[in-house]
Amino acid sequence: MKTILKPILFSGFAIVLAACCGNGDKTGRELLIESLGASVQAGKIMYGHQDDLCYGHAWKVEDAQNDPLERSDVKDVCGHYPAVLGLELGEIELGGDKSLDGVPFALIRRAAVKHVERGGVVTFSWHPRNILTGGTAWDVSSDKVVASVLEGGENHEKFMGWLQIIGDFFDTLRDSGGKRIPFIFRPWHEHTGSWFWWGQKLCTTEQYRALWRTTYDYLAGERGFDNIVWCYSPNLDVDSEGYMERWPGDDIIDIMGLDAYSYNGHEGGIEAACELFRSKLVPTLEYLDRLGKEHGKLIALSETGLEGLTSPDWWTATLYPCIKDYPLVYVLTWRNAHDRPGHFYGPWKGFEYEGDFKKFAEFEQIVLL
Ligand code: BMA
Repeated sequence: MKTILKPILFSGFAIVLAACCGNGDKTGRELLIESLGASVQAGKIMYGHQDDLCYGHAWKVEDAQNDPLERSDVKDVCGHYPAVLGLELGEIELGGDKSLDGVPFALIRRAAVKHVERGGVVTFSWHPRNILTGGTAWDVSSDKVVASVLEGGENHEKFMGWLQIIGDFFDTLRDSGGKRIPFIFRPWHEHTGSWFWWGQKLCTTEQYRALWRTTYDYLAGERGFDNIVWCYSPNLDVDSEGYMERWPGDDIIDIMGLDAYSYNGHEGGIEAACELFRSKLVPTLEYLDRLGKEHGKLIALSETGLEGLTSPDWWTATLYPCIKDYPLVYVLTWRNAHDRPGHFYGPWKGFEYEGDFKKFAEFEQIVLL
């Protein structure tokens, strides 16, 4: 079933290796973009899962330093690792050794490197704390937070310290030859909603753009990370104008992402909820495809999923029909929390509808490792 995928994965692997070994004049960013583009050109969509190697439904890696990182809920179900591994950096800015989800950064580092060595693609998200109030990323009690981190703002210096911590972590992501591995970074996501301190109602367009530029200029410029592919990811429920309203710039962004979650609550039941999701997602992917072509960018469904997978055939009857006609580089479902039984978006062994994921994973178009 996966014969056609091998050459793609091998070419991707070769490209990633070339990036790691410094062959040629191209940067890791350029080589990873080429590799992702080759997958799209071949008509493939990579499947991704958040935190996949770190934990899953009712299990977690206990020994961050020595675990072989061979367990994966996705692999348990279909025999393959996801092609894309999402990892989360929230609370790294506080200087501690664990993320907001309790995952040791030592484990996150090892998982990222291991996944790239296996030929996969890594993407980082970041839910940083509210620097003004000390609350979480979801603390939207003040609309002055973004202003406060920008140049001239009271928290600018502290925020630059946070970026320094992120940069120091990125600098440790190296292959066995000591070369920085290429990866995707997707900060300041879902800003078209107003549930994070950098959201729509919490800052102006200029401030949001300046937040991106500050982040980019420091990491890509000052720190010289030419191995980062940058992803922008508004939330579903915007039209194409809303999507572009706060666009950080063609020179910064490489991937036009979209975060779009399938609904659970609906008076017509789960089928009506899935239908509503499909009816919103398809026209959004239609304009995303157009925007991607206009701007010469890759497109991705950077976060998706149905919490608790309450629809028996969500993968094959909701997700796949929506995505199959669009040149998405990847589709990533969110995490399977090990400590919250109903908080899962990916498959796991023993789940009653796991068979539907297996069918999805077997579609020729879908790439796993
Ligand atoms: C959210 C939830 C939270 C988690 C956060 C960052 O969507 O899964 O439990 O802390 O993502 O991973």
